[in-house]
Amino acid sequence: MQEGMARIRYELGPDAVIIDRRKKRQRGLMGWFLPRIIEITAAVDEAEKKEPPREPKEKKRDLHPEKDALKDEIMDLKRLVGEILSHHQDEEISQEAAFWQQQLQKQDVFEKTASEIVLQAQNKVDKSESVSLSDQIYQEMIKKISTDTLPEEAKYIAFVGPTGVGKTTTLAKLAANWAFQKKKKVAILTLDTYRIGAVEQLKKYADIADIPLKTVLSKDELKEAKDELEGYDTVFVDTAGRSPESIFHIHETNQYIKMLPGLYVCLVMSAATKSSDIDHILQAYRNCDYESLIITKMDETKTYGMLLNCCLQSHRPVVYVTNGQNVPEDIQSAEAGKLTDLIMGDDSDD
Ligand SMILES: Nc1nc2c(ncn2[C@@H]2O[C@H](COP(=O)(O)OP(=O)(O)OP(=O)(O)O)[C@@H](O)[C@H]2O)c(=O)[nH]1
Ligand SMILES: [Mg+2]
Repeated sequence: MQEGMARIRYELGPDAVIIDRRKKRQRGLMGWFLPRIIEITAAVDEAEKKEPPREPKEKKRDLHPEKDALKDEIMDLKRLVGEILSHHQDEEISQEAAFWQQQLQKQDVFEKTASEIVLQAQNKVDKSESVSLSDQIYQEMIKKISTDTLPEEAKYIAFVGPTGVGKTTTLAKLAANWAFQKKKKVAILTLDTYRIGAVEQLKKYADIADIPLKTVLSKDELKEAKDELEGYDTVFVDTAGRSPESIFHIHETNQYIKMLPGLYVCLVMSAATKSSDIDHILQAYRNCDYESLIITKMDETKTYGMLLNCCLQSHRPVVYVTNGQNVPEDIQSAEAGKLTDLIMGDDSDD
């Protein structure tokens, strides 16, 4: 960062303004193994570069008038450069902090969280000048984004969440991956007989992956299904999507899933969810005791602050993110570093 700033000053002069800065991987396959580079975009206002005409200096009358005039000139210049540099440094710190505050808010990070992160980072940078503000912001943010993995010992993994967020598609991706990659004995159980076509949709995925599918319509059927599914390592449970307004229906879903032993619940939310709606959704599903979050449709947005907002508001980790409709490939384990990069505006990897 320091090297970059020195080059900007050298090439554009002290009035250069930083417009953007981002961390990037170096190009090519080797880029994955090399340290990241910092790209800084700076500009200078041509109008400002034109200096005002100098006041003609009063000439001294002594033996070496030109020499003395030159000395005066040099002293003036030294003073001016000192003033510009100290002024510029102060301005740069606040300008950079303001840039990041704005950048995080553009990513839909809550204003309070964004200023907390930027201020904490700024304080640490002020104490130790060896670290750049952007690196420190990265460190502050990565601490706040919690990630985890799904517990392999969970017998039933249920997916709950608002309508159309991708519960069934995500479940199909995970069931196939657990069956083929983890070599688990996997089954699917669906409680979603509410939406027309829901069972057919799931049956198609289950047939392709050759995974047994069980549908239940009542609590009695659920009791029977539990006995039938005794011999499976993991049973992925699909539920009907419910609007956060439908508290009664969410409660009903909850009553069903709570009958399952060794239950682990994931709340599925779309990355396109407005940050202002997050709290409402988290509250509506609170009684389902979800232990982690799955964020879907990452490919449908360029604004990723909701990931951070969700982690902070729910106090739950993100376990997976999904980025497309293809089953089973469009899913990734959540990695705090990658998610932080996205929020900081570095999407050069993905
Ligand atoms: N672009 C994109 N589309 C997705 C993703 N995941 C799911 N979808 C699509 O979103 C739509 C809804 O997906 P479903 O899996 O049926 O969603 P759901 O939450 O089960 O829906 P309900 O059961 O009706 O609540 C489908 O067209 C999916 O293909 C994703 O990661 N990216
Ligand atoms: Mg569904």
